[in-house]
Amino acid sequence: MYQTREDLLEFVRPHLKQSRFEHTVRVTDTAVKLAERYGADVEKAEVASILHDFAKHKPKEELKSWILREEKLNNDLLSYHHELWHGPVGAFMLKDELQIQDEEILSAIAAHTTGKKDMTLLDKVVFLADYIEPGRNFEGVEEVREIAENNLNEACLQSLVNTVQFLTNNKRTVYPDTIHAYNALV
Ligand code: DGI
Ligand code: FE
Ligand code: FE
Repeated sequence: MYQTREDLLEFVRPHLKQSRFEHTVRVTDTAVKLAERYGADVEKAEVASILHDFAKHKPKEELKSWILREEKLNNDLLSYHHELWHGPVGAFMLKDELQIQDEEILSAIAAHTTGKKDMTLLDKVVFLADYIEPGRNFEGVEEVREIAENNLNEACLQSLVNTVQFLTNNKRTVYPDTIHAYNALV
């Protein structure tokens, strides 16, 4: 159904710095384990994870023009930190460039940074894998890794609590979808 893991990794490699590529491999391995543990589609988890940071290093202006041009992309993104743009824009870029049409995969890529209301099993797997991959050292990540051993929803919730705490402690804006994700899980 999909290209192989190796083909997809070679596709993204030139778009990523070496450290980001290594992060991508760790997210993928983590997501595959979570998918197996929680009964998500393992192949889709693998594809979405390999591609999740595809747009991470695209110029801000290029991401911005996609948001302005693509009507399905919420323009309110432009009022929030540009760090949040690579997920939703990346999903649309991949739809064009790789002919990825699977809405579940595109949704998991789009929501991987902020989360969203009513996340699917696959959305949660990719979101959590990005947060707990073994290279991460956020404050509180070890607790989330432990919770992730047996409760996917609790682990997503704790990662959202940590992120919202981090953002508010630093008086940074919190994108509404992150609050919606938190509310849906609490
Ligand atoms: O792309 P990565 O570095 O792998 O990680 P990411 O896609 O989660 O994005 C990086 C950061 O974005 C994340 O650590 C915190 C920051 N961020 C800024 N504003 C928000 C936010 N994260 C969430 N969930 N919500 C926000 O409003
Ligand atoms: Fe990301
Ligand atoms: Fe990532």
